[in-house]
Amino acid sequence: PKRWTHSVAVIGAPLSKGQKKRGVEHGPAAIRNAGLFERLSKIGCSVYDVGDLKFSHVPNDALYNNTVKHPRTVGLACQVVADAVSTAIGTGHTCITLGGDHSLALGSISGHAQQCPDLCVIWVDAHADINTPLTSKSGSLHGQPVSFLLRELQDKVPPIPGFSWTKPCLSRADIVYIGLRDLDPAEQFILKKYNITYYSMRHIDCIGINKVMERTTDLLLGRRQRPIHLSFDIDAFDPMLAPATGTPVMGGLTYREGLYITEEIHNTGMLSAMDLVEVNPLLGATSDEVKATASLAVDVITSCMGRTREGDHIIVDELPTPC
Ligand code: HAR
Ligand code: MN
Ligand code: MN
Ligand code: MN
Repeated sequence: PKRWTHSVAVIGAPLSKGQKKRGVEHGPAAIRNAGLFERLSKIGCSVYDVGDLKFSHVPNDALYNNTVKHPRTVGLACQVVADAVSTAIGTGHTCITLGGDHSLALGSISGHAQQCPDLCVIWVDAHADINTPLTSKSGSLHGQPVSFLLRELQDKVPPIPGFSWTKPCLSRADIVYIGLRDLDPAEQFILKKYNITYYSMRHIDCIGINKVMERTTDLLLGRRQRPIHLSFDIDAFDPMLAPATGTPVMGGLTYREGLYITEEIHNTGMLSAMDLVEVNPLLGATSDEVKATASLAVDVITSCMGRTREGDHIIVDELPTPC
């Protein structure tokens, strides 16, 4: 007896201009090649493949303010992602967006919010990605998507070319961070000043991942049930587990902590869309490192969709009786 738990749409978003290293545009293919669809089918998901989105390169995409790189190209790509996610959610699917760099979350969360204005966000990452175009030192837009999404920050975010379509859809209490361990000074300031909830690696060491998840779901869903958007940056994991990524930071999540997060999110029954970003198959030292990183991404996604470490109790539902 098969149980069709979720109908999921998978969108490839091979976006790379939000950061500086080549290769992250091959993330969707790497995750597909690691067996994503087979593994999703095995746990009873019916999978609809949207395919990889096509992003056009915008010519003469000059720096904004001498720092922010490829604003028009990234802004337009995020708009394409937003449309695709909005359509998938509107059709009734749980939506999985495969990156690509993390700037795409501006698109996926905006598109999700078009259908579900009440959504909340769990952002699992070594980084907060909350620089504004004026505080970013790197100029990379993958370090900035959250600043465009938060209502409270809008008087600090300049109108940059390519982003005129965006409108903030989150308030400070609608997002919780997990896994942080590499924050810029301006990002620390923003998290404190706007009182944004985050559980850094230190918090996880201190209270354990079970308490972190209890508090996270309590804060976001305690008053009312509402759709969850999970934005999962693979660099939240320790670089030993996820080496093939652009900005690895020591001291990350263990495999067990990562899966506990995704199991708890599945168990809320409210996961509506997710991103899996920053897998860069050109950055592993060996092909084994690349495979391990892509396979970890598949484990994260299938866990979100209901795979349990105890097994699924679907295949065998009766023991053979000797006669
Ligand atoms: N905070 C830095 C910046 O803004 C680095 C952040 C980018 N790295 C990521 N994002 N992978 O999660 O440039
Ligand atoms: Mn990120
Ligand atoms: Mn990151
Ligand atoms: Mn389920």
